[in-house]
Amino acid sequence: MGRVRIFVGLGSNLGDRMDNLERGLDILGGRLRLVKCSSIYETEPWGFVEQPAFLNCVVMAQAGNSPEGVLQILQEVEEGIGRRPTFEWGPRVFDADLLFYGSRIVNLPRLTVPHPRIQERAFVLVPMAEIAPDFEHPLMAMTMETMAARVEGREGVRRFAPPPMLGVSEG
Ligand code: A4P
Ligand code: MG
Repeated sequence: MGRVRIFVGLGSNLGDRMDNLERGLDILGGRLRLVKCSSIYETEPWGFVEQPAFLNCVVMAQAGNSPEGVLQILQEVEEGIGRRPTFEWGPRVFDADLLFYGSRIVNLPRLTVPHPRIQERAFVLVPMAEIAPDFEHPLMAMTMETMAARVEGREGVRRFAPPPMLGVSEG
């Protein structure tokens, strides 16, 4: 089956944030073929600002699944880590967003790809530019490097830890 290069954004700002990300990556690695992970960044909250700082990273993977299939996997991983629904843009134990599915454009009631707020989010663009500087946003026709250089709030995104080790993948 053809595999597509996808990018997933991970975030946590409650509990043991590093452990949440590492466990999330472990579970994800059992379902998708993980290729590369960015460094871990500590990031100022975006949107709803009265909440603890996040740890964020972006992971590149090869998926044989449909975009809906990937979303299903991400939601299962969120449940596995014990995400409790809070409110829009509010604090969360673990959050996984499908950022890109190759260059595909998807507009379904439950799934929008590319993720619609990438261009406003330094916490996505800085790690994206680290692992895929030449990848082009299919709608904006700009590379991650260019978009990261232009986004507001870059100073609120600080390298926190080196890229986590990726386990042997079964995906
Ligand atoms: N959904 C649609 N498209 C997608 C997609 N591409 N990937 C739907 C994932 N989900 C997608 O998700 C709500 C629904 O969006 C899902 O059920 C799925 O069907 P959610 O994560 O519960 O959404 P939300 O939190 O209410 O809103 P939003 O905008 O998705 O939140 P985000 O994007 O998850 O942002 N600040 C920093 N520094 N770092 C962060 O990680 N995260 C958030 C939450 C806010 N501020 C942050 C961070
Ligand atoms: Mg989300």
